[in-house]
Amino acid sequence: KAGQPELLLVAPLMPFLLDQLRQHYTLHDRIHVSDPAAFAAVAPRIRGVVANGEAKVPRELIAQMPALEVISVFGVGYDGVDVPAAHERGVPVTNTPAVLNDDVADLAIGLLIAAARRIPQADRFVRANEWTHGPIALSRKVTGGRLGIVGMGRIGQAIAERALAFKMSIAYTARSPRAGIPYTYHPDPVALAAAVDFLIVITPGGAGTKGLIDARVLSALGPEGYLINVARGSVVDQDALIDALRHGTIAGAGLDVFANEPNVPEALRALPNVVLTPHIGSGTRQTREAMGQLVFDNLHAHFTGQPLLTPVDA
Ligand code: 8YV
Repeated sequence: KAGQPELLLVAPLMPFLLDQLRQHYTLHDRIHVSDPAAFAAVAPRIRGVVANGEAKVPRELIAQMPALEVISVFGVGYDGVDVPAAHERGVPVTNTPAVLNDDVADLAIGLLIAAARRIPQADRFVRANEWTHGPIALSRKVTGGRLGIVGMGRIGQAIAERALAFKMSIAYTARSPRAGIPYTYHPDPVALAAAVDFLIVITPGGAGTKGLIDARVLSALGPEGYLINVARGSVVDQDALIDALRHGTIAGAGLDVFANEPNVPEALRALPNVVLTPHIGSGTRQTREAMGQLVFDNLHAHFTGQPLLTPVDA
């Protein structure tokens, strides 16, 4: 409608969020990709961008929108957005923290148990009627195990709370020890991996953590160790991981995120000792609705002159 602020959507959004946005804004859905000429025509009028955890909002795209006022990310991770470029222009970026902590922590524990107890493999075993030929191989005990968490933010802490109920010992690594966190701190992922049975990765993506979990970390985790990644595919050296899983350098892995989503290499899909999920960490109806509401509420706050609910720090 005339007079409504115009928004560029750089990611597919849920129908419920689209419906809500349409009542207040004029939407241009991924037109920068599908129709660059049409985008060039509307770019000077774009006042807001809606992205998600995976979408790219690079400096060049920001530069094409001189009237841009706000970028709202559907997701807690905003590694696809060039935040410094936005902030240089005085454009705030918002994300959706906190509302997805429980879901991502639940999935991390779920993948850990699934990988160690080989639940998907056991399911395939029963479906193939292999049980009639004899029992399945034994698996790895979870309760009482040693857990290492890479990243001790809000989700890392939610994972730790759950692990305590499994009587696990908890250690973590982060850029520095976190005040008020009672778990054992290790200064780097190699030292952490060497000290634990299960390593859960839940650190932000982006340049600062690219390839943090490399061949050295995997070899420190060792042949009885399991890697769980619910962060970003970029944090793990995926080729080194495939190698480690193939050669028994580690025992197994549970992965919700990958280097080049939605493409998962055949070499990884063919491995018997991995549990693979398609980036569903926050993917419950309840949480995705809460995330969508927060995206909407941040935009609404901005365009009605209220303080943003969840701006990303400079
Ligand atoms: C995605 C996520 O945003 O919150 C994040 O950082 O990775 C996810 O919740 C989700 O895939 C949206 O498409």
